[in-house]
Amino acid sequence: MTPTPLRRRKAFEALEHHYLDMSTRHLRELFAEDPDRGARMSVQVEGIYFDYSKNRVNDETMSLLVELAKESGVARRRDAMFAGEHINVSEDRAVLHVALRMPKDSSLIVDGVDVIHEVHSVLDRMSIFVDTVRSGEWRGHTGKAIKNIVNIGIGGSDLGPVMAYEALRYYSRRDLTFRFVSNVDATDLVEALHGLEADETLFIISSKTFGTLETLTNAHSARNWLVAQLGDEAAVARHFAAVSTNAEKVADFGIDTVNMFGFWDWVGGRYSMDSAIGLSTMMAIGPENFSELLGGFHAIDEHFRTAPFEENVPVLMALLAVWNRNFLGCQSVGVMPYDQYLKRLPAYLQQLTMESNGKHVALDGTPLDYQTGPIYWGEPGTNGQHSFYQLLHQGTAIVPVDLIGFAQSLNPLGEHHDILTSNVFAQAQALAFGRTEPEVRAEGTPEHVVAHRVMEGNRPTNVFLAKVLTPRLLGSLIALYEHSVFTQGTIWGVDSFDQWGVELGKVLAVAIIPELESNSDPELTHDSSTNALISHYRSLKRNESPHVER
Ligand code: G6Q
Repeated sequence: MTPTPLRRRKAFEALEHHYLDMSTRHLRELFAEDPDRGARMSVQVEGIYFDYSKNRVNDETMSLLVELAKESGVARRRDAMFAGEHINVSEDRAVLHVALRMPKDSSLIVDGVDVIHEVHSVLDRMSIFVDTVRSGEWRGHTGKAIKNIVNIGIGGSDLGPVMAYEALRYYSRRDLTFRFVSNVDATDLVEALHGLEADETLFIISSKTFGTLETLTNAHSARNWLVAQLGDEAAVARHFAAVSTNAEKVADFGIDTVNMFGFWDWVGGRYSMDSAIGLSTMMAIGPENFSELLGGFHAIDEHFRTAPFEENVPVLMALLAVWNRNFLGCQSVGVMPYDQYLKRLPAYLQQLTMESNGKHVALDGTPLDYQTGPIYWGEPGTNGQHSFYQLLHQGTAIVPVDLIGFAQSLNPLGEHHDILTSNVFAQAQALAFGRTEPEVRAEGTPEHVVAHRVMEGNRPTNVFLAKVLTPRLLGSLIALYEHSVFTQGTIWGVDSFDQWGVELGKVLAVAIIPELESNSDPELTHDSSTNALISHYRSLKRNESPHVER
């Protein structure tokens, strides 16, 4: 059933009307009128305290937003996802990352197959392989144990693994070295291999399709490096494993499919970190911690599936995101984890959110007459406070910010952690309440500086506060964002699981590669700018030595 277009939904019209009132309200007023607001506008799930009170909303806004979720068919579409229906319409696929973390004793039959059984048989094989490598039982070509793991993959086959490795480094085996190669820029691979002994190195080639140009180029170069170092083609079998849905291509590459771990077309790349794409994560933290990670995801899946919308954290996150995007007109969202281990979380969320909801047509292909996914970006706190937070506080754009903090540090040291966390609370305060002209004057500020020091405030934030970063907590946090993205996409009526927008550039690049490689001067038939750039590149490449002596 096609839902009514967003702008014609009753709740959306009511929200437009309601916004006329809310647009003039300041968070200072909303807090003053409602002393209980801070505690009331918060929900706890899986040890995560979610405070959304510093958004420009009141109870009426929230109840209209919940109505919008209901009218948009969020529950129906959510249930369709969990049932394995083909909700990814443009690719005609099921969307079942939730099946990747269902317990072993559960069952989910999709197209006549129990997918949970399949998921767990791959997880079991992964565990055995991981234990063999971590215990030193697995021997490389020269008989040495593996000390280095290099994951080669890009996009969804890189961002999850590298984010999870960094996030859970505290729980990782410190005597193993982990490196992640994604960019086709040879520097990425060359630097990753620097200092590694080939006979102690295991490459994990992570590619759902096993057809991605960057990954295959890096995989071939890694293979050449290994064979050159060890002087024997046969070494490949002991030093390469693959994660893919394409056994044929894996075998063509020369990787023994015994060392291949599969997944399924119903796992989207950006939703795949808890599939076999997480092999490097499991290698780092071990099967038990990996299972904890999956447990955290699953707990939030259950919360998303069963909690009433008013207390459903991912639904609330999504509703606030829609409010900020479609009513306040915010074009961008900052994600600031106040935890150094989460330094790659913003990059991970960038793909999750922007590749999912950066869409301009509805599920049926109709062009949209409203805004969809905003730009996500971020850096770990407190670093950003000494650079771009200026714009967050006093710029002309309103940028809602997610602030993520923990009560306990994994590396307690003197006062560090209280200093760090005081900044989470202080930033949320400053963004919400700012500093008024009378307050600035009362501080004895010279008159000509008063306007410069005034901070308007009224800038929305969400604060996520948990006890300590664990594998389970990480799984829960990521699942919250996954389901928030799903809910936003449902309200906007887009396909959050395709990514056609990244195709054109790939096709054009493939046409240009031979023109850059050619030694003759093939005729160029692009637009005049592209022709001139290619000609200039070719002449620079021919006439100048690229090698700089060090
Ligand atoms: C994610 C995207 C994309 C994909 C990469 C790698 O949702 O589809 O980022 O993960 O292009 O694809 P392969 O895993 O097939 O190499």
